[in-house]
Amino acid sequence: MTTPHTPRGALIAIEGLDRAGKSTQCDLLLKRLNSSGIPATLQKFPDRTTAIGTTINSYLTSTSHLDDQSIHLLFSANRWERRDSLLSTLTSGTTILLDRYIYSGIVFTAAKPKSPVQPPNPLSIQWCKAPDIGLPRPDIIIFLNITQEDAEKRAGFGDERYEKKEMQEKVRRLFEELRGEGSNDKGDWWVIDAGGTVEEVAEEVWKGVLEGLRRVKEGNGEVRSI
Ligand code: 2DT
Ligand code: MG
Repeated sequence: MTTPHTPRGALIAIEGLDRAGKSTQCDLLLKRLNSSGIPATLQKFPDRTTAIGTTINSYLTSTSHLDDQSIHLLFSANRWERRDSLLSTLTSGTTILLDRYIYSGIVFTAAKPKSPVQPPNPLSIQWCKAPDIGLPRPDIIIFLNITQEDAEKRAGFGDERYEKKEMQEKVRRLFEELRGEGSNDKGDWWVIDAGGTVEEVAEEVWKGVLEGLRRVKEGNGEVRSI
């Protein structure tokens, strides 16, 4: 008799610019997965519910100030403090949806104006990625791509620190760079046009999820690392 084993869950990151519809799509997706008999849970980053998350929240709402490097490391620490729970959830067979992950972490910091210093630049993509090395790597990164034009048609920004047009434009370019040629995780990205209706986008997101699940099924059961 063979020992029954639970196949691991998939780690699915949802990324995109502000107003691309990430949170709406994550909620729909969670319902669809669960009603399809696929156990799934949602983990949002930053996770503002932890002690580190509280510090991040006061930074984002401009209640406190921190230098660019410190806040960057706190965003990363906020993922590390969830690492064990992410891994045990996956091992128990539950799929995890990540509403933002290390990719937002990299581009939002790298988009900040840099002080003129000698290389290595402390806000380069390479520097920004370093503290996340070793975290669980998503099986697929679903990127909700929205044009500047479509984003502008949607409800306006809130008043958090990064919700400004110039910042968003830099973030857009850096996401492109991250997804592009030369990126060693190029194959992990699943880019969809998020300019359509909620239902249209949800269908495309679902295709990405099925691809993520397929990759897990064909893999060796191990969770890869960043
Ligand atoms: P939400 O609006 O989704 O709560 O994000 N951010 C996010 C970073 O600068 N670094 C990170 O590591 C993460 C996960 C993106 C709040 C803002 O925080 C930014 C927008
Ligand atoms: Mg926001």
